[in-house]
Amino acid sequence: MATSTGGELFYDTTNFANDVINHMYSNNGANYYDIISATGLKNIHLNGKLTRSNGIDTDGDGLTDWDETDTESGLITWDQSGNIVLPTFAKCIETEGDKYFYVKSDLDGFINGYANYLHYLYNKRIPPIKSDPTNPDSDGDGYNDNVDPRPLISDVTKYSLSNSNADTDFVTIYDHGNKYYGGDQGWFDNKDNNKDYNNLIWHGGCGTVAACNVLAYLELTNPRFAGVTNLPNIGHITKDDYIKYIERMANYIPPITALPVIPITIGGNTYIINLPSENGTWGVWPDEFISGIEKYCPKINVNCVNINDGGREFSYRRKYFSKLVAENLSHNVPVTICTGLFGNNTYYYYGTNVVYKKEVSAHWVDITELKTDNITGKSTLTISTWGQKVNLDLDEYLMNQGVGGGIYEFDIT
Ligand SMILES: [Ca+2]
Ligand SMILES: [Ca+2]
Ligand SMILES: [Ca+2]
Repeated sequence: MATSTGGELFYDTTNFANDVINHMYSNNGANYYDIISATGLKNIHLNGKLTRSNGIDTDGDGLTDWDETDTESGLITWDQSGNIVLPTFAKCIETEGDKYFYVKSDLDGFINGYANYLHYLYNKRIPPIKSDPTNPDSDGDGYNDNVDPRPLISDVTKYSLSNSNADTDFVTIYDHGNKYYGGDQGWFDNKDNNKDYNNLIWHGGCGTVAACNVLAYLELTNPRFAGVTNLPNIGHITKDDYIKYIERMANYIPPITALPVIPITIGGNTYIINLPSENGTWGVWPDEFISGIEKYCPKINVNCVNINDGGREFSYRRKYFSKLVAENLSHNVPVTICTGLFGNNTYYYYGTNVVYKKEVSAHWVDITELKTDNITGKSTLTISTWGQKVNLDLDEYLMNQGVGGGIYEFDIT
């Protein structure tokens, strides 16, 4: 980030002393300043001298350079001729040190190695800023400084599986120019003349596919799971090979057959469930999801996590779930969730508000990313389902989880 913003970070201690000296002696041209940005010490060039009245907005974000300067803390003073006097770096740190939390640790590291140069840095005069006048989005969180309540602190946090880049995103499956994001039970539509077995996977194999994706992801990213899927080429997975793999796994994690009409009792009420007769499946049962994976791969313990322990309130469940997902994704392990019967989830095309599928219930998917926006208060899950990368709102999932919905984490330690 330092490179992309033209800044210089304190933790780059190999050249820090030189950097400071360069800043001291090479940036004395007109309108050059050093600032403490969201990434560290950075040299900036404004389109005009920093004054209260020139109205210059170097980065064009609607805030003048002066608006982006911290004039409230009293750090800036004026001399007798009315010229502004910038505070020293030391004074800024002394006054606002807590705010610059990212500086503190880097500075401590620097002090140990380059103490002799410290006075150059401390005596340097810098404009105290509220946001970077040369970057419309100072902290890179997607909110421009003119609307960002904390322009120097990122308001969006993201936890992702670590192979999430353009080419090998999650489990990429190739088919004649098409790319899929994990497997798709829909590939079994009418396959092999609609044999019963394939029909079951088509209608009820989402749990089987979700398990396949988790194992394939582990093989892709963790040497301990080399060969676990038996896919012939894990580096370039084809749809044909993945279909065979799903069929193999369906022996361990089978969608179960069901009568077309079935009564179930929930909370004293009896419901008659009518399945379209051609479906004939209840999908993958939670117990079989767990035991099937553990039997196929004894290195994995599958935990069904109860986030509703003792009827906890929503905010607790939300926090618990977020923490669990963040921890697993940080360890580069997907989390599988199931929306139960009578669940009702809406999926959106990745990164948009465009509906991909509505009223989803009785469905298993894998979580690959959790994004939390502290400004809107929204948390968004990225999931793999039907071979697609789509989004699901966290609150909506938790509120419409349905009967028998659940969260499954994979303990691989
Ligand atoms: Ca500006
Ligand atoms: Ca921002
Ligand atoms: Ca921010």
